[in-house]
Amino acid sequence: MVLRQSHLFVKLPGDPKRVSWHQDASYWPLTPSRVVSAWLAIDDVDVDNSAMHVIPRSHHHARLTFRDGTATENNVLYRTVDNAAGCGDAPVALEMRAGQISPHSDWTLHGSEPNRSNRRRCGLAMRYLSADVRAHDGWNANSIWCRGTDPTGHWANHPGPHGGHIPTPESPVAADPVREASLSPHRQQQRRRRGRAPYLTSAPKRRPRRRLSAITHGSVSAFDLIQESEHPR
Ligand code: NI
Repeated sequence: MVLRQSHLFVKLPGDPKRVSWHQDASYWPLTPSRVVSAWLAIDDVDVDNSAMHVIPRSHHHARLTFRDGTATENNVLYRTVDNAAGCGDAPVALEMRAGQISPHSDWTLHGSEPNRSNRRRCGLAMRYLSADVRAHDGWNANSIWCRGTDPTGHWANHPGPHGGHIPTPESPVAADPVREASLSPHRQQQRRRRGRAPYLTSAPKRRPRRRLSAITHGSVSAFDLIQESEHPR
């Protein structure tokens, strides 16, 4: 199983923009379409603060006809499926508490209305796919193998943070549990008594990051860590 990408979506209080009905698969150069998005609620999400809506069973249609969006739609995206209501059951709002996850297929019609509340709506969408999916336009270069391997070598596997510590600009080092465990019990105790932090490795060499921009299903904010070239607007 491959994690292709993840997107942090933020709709700030009062954000007037909506997201029209769309299928993620219609934007992504991946075939066959076997992406499941796990949408993790960072905030409590309900209808008032722009919960995502889905149309159950719409994924049975595979790709649906869409049109280019217009400026008057006040829409974050640029492709719209017009006849969404006829493509499945009645729309369902995915109301969730922070920490809950909702999965949806890349064929599932979904969208959201403006955030009419005074509360932020933030969610993290993680895009998982099976390793037999083929990517075009270099979309296989920034992935992570989450489970198992890719015997074909098609998908890149960028290792996760070492030791469970996620490097940040303020703390660009990772704890090294192997080195820590190699110490004698006496030495470990000595370090703990002195209040020393676990041994730290030097920061791994990282490739320069591509410019991050703020393209979301919602609005623009500092939390929108999205690679512009990789996600539908
Ligand atoms: Ni989407």
